[in-house]
This record gives sequence, C-alpha cells and structure tokens, in this order.
Amino acid sequence: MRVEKRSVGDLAVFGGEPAFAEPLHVGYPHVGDRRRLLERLDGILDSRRLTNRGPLVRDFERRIAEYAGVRHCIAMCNATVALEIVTRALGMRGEVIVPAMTFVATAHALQWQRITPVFCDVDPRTHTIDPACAEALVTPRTTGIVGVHLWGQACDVEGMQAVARRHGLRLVFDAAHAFGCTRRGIPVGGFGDAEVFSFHATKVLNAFEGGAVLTNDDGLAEKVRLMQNFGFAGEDRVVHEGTNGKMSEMSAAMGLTSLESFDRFVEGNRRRYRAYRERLRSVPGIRFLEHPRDERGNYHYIVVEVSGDRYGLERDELLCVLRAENIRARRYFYPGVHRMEPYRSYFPHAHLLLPRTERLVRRVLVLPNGATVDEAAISRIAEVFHLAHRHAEAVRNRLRGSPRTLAATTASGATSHVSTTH
Ligand code: T4K
Repeated sequence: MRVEKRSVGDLAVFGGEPAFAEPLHVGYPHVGDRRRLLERLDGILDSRRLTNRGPLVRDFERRIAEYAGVRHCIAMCNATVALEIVTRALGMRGEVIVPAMTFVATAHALQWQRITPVFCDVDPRTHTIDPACAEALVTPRTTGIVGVHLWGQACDVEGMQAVARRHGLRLVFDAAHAFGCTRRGIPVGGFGDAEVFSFHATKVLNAFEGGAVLTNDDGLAEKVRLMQNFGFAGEDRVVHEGTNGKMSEMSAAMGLTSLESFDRFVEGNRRRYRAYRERLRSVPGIRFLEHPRDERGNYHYIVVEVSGDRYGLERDELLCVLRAENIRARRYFYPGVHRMEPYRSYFPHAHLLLPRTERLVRRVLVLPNGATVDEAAISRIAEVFHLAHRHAEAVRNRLRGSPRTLAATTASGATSHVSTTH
C-alpha cells in the first residue's frame, strides 16, 4: 500500500519510505509486440543468417528511409560509429564545430579520428546549437559542423545550413534523439549532408543497440556503405578503407518490431509529458522545455529547468531528494562535454565561450519516462516536487547534514556537489 507523502518527514531524505519500491528510469526501454519479435528471432536462427546485411537489416533500412522520406538509410551498429564513419566519408578533418550541450559521443566520434571538436554555445530556449555562435567559431581550419537535434526537437536547421553554405562547410546532424520528429513539417533525416539516428535501448525507437546514416547523396551513401563493411565491394575485392559498423539481424528484428509500435510509444510519451506538465504547473521555478505545437515530436525526454532562486532548492539538491525516492532523474549533460576528458585538459578555457551551456548544465533535469511511469506515478513524483519546494529550507539543512545522501545521488559515477558554483 502506498504511503502518502503529507509532511516533510515523509520524504525519503528524512527517513520516510521511498515513493517507489523499484527505481524509475529515464531510459526505460520500450518493448513492442514481444510475440512478433520472438517470431523474427526464430526466423533468424532457422535461416542462420545472423548478420552482414541480411534480409531484416535491408527491410529495416528500407522502412526507416521511407519513414523519413530520404533516399538512403545505412543501418549501423550504433550512432557513435555511424557519426565516425559519415564524418570521415565527408572528409571532415582539422576543426569541426559541435555544441557542448550534447552526449559525449558527438565529440568523441570526432576526437577518435583526431579531428578537433570546437565547442559551440546553444540557444537557451531550445538547448540546441546557435548558428550565430557557430559562425563566430569558423577558422581556416574548420571543415564542418555537427549540429545536434536535442530532446526530440530539431535544431535551427535553416540557420545551420546558411552558415555551412557561407563558409563551404560540410554539415551533419546528430539526430540521435530525433527519430520521428519534424522541422517545419519535414521529417528529420534528410537535412544537411547526412543525419545520424541512434536506436540504442534507451531511445524512442530501439534496436537493442543500433544507429543509421541517412542521406540523399548517392555518392556519400555508397562510400558510407563501403566504409561500414571494411571497404568490401565484392567477395574478395576491397576498394576503400573501412571498419565494421554493421547492424546485426537481431538488432534489425528489434528495430522492425519497435517501428511497428512506434506511434503507440510516441502517444504514451506525449500523454506522460502532458501529465507531468499538468501536475507540475503550479511549482515555482520548474520550467518545461516547450515542444512546438506545429511540429511532430517524439516526447521521449521530459526535460525541465530548475531555477534554484524560485524553487528554493538547486537542481542538484532536488536530484538528491528525487533519487532518495527511487526517482532516478538524470542531469544530462552535466558537466558539459567541454568539462569532460580529454576536452577539459585540451581546452581548459572552453567554458568562457559557453555561458549558456554552463548555465543549462546546472539547471537541466530529465525526468523518468517509459511504460512504467503511469499517471499515478507522475502524481506521486509531483507530490515530491511540491513537498520539497514547500519545505526547501528544511530539506537543504537535512542534505547539508547528510553527505552520504549526496554521495548516493551520484553513485552512477558522476562527481557531484550540492553547491552549483564552479
Ligand atoms: N548523440 C547523442 C545526442 C546521444 O544522446 C547519444 C546517445 C549518441 C549520440 C550516441 O548514440 P549510441 O552510440 O549510444 O547509439 C545513455 C545511452 O547509453 C546513450 O545511447 C544516450 N545517447 C544517452 C543520452 O543515454 P547513459 O550512460 O546515461 O545510459 P544508462 O546506461 O545510464 O541508461 C540510462 C537509464 O536507462 C539507466 O539508468 C537504466 C535504463 N536502462 C538502460 C539500458 C541500457 C534500462 O532500463 N535498460 C537498458 O537496457 O547513456
């Protein structure tokens, strides 16, 4: 039986029973029609066709290309390798501009090839790359830009295209978060020279692990396809440098099964997003990332910004409160890619050019989503938000006296401190 949290003493940081017996996660995977998936897996085992662009991978590529309205889709083992391959195929080298407000993979995919990621600031409203900031970072060594469509919304595609055009730069979009989304009514997938999706387990459309390069450029598609398969153009004919970026049949089976339930996943996400907004509307200092009404979004990430002044607690303090309740919210992408290694050692002053990113990484909180988060769970989460706000001072004093609670907050490896000053 659930215990209602009526007074501050009911909060788990004060010793109350956690609001949830099991942890609620941000990346809890969607699973579609299990029977259909198992049928497909049986088929793979019967046919003994396990990988190397088998029939399921080809079908998956065709359907993803169709869905996004793009000529070519090359399915990959994950989005990180897809980014490495496509940026290499496009001849990016020297410096490439990327937002610092992203998952570390966007920068690592470049650094792995000894391309220097140059960190760019973002639009404070959308959290996505700001074209004017990007343009200010162009030097004679710049060869390209990797824009990121964050949180299921496209970045300023037209702005980035204009910058790329003016300076003769290659343009790739990391669309890891944006499968199923539109920009000005056009599906994400066909913008720039190429776009990259992720189908990782934690994404809205999952293939266990997986990714894809999408492009309308026939020549680029051919090159990417060669490079993801060791450069093989025939049984014993290698015509290009290459690596192994292939998707397996098992991943394609999951991807196809997920695709069949995709609309249902998005509908569930949208419902949860609305329920969260509704329940948290009256909490001061909690601002939701807006999804443009006239675009299609996937609502996969429930993103809020916490204003410490108005809420009464800083983001990291609230995170401690939530974690104690088994609400495993995440502070993506703290502390900012520019503050992670090797970048913080290479560019110790990068933060000076990234004031908006610096502010966001101290305020953003991503809330649990997925099938286990029903309306009742959202109400309970909201109760915790309200209670912690109403008793902010007591909560803060309690946290200051419990360093172990703070350590537990970041048990997943991040280093934390309650103070948000750097
Ligand atoms: N570009 C961007 C903008 C990205 O966000 C990403 C990946 C990439 C590129 C690269 O894509 P891939 O190469 O991965 O295809 C997670 C994901 O691992 C990562 O794919 C994702 N972005 C990132 C935003 O989130 P972590 O380290 O936070 O994941 P993890 O393992 O802590 O998972 C989050 C939570 O999800 C867990 O606490 C529990 C739950 N979970 C996770 C997995 C893997 C499950 O319930 N089941 C699972 O199987 O990075």
